[in-house]
Amino acid sequence: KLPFQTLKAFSDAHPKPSNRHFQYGTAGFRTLGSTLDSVMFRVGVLAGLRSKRLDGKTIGVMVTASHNPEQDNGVKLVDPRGEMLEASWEGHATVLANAATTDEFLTALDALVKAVKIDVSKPARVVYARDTRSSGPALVAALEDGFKALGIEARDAGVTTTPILHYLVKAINTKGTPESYGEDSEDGYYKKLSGAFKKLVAGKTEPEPLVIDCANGVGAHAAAKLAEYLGNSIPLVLENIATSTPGVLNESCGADYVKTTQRLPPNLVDKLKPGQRACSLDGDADRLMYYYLDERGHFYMLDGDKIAALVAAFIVDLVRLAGLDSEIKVGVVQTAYANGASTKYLSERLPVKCVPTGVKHLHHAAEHYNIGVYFEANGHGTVLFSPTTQEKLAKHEPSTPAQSTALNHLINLTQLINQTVGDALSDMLLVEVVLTHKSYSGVEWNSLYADLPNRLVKVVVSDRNAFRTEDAERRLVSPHGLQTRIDELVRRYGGGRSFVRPSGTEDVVRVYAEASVRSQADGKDYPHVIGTS
Ligand code: NG1
Ligand code: ZN
Repeated sequence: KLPFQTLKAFSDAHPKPSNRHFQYGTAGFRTLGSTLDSVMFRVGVLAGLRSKRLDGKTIGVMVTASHNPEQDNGVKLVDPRGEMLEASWEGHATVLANAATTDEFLTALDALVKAVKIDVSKPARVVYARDTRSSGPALVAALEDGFKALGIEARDAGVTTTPILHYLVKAINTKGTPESYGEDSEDGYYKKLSGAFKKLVAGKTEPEPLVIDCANGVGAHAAAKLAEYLGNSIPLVLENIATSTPGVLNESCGADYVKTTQRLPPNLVDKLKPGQRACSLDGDADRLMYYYLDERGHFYMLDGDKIAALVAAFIVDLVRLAGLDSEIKVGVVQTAYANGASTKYLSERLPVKCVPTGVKHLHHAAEHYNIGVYFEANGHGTVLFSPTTQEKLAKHEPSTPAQSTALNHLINLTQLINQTVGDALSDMLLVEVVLTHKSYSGVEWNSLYADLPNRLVKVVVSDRNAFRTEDAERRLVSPHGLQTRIDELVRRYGGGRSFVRPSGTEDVVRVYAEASVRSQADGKDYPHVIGTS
């Protein structure tokens, strides 16, 4: 029933490189852009099958390698509600991508259709976008061949951010229904966010200008358009916007550079006034890092954990002020990489859950709360309002003007926040709302709690699959005996915590350590221990 002739002709034009193994991991397929032609074509076909399986609902396809080097690229699928691809299909994607020949690919497609009972006569719809990488256009052409081969109705969203693509998927699939997520266009997204932001800061003092490091990526386009819609409600100063200069994407700038080096992008040194708020986006604008310099030029970083603390406390207050604290419970989701001081701060105020690394784990755990706040330390995160909570907010009758104000703020937050996925621009406006309401500068925000000194290093090992974990990746079950040795080391340090886990996106294991004193967190013992076991 599949159009095998057409599929064969197209597939022959996109042969799989024989020496490569591809894996659909936590960030989809991601590797050197020049090796991804066959993967793109096959993902195009797979997106169509996913859509047919879901009765013609629109599936999203995003071509990006986020914060990774410019020569990398990648692709991931977005499910109809704007969420990450369902986990069981990650395996199907990997199987299709690794079929050695066209014949094997067609056999694998046939097997998939039968295994998951796809009615191939159903329509297939996708919406797709890419970031600013120069390998993007050719890879998108391969993807489009996949769409043509299966006769998919495909909508090109052009060059845009990952969170905007997620927004579009949800907006398209809810169009004309009572759950409509907004106009299904990029302008619809800017209108929705800026409209909610203006309502939330109405009557407050206009904030000082905010500097945005756009990582020389697609966030520069989106931030510029968003700035037009925001008008003078918040002055934005855009830096690192060279999206067509080769070699500068994520290079000594962007959210990942700031988080991993714990430094200011060097080219911003002369551009920040003491105390001025600034933030960095990553290459596809789904991660956000805030920071500022003090009078002496000392750098202070406000990462995903600090954002979670700021936002969660604010929402808890609003729920209480609206008189809804007995009905609406707020909770936080973190990973093992959350700074111990943030976990302590948050646990004293609301329920906190720790889950394995990867947005899908955080997102699903956050769905179990009435309002779930989740952020990775690296700046990826969002806030989810459950459907029943949104209904409750819409129907609740406040009994005082103060309750009414708090209720309206909560409703506007549901519009400001991109609930499909972490979104640097939406999160940035959220942070700005809280800072404005609390009259906080970076200094007050930073002093919510003091970060424990920490180190995160990568270690190359011969086989990272030998490292298996439990307890949300906080303890190793293998290699045998290694956890005991880590425990012994950690016991020597006050407030010490350390864990080792295999990366899901790179061929390394990551070693994290924190302690109450910098020199102790920096202890050189850990890589040595791994290297010798
Ligand atoms: P891995 O490589 O599995 O540690 C990294 C990040 C995750 C997440 C994914 C997907 C750290 C320590 N890990 O995962 O948080 O963002 O990439 O991009 O930051
Ligand atoms: Zn990203």
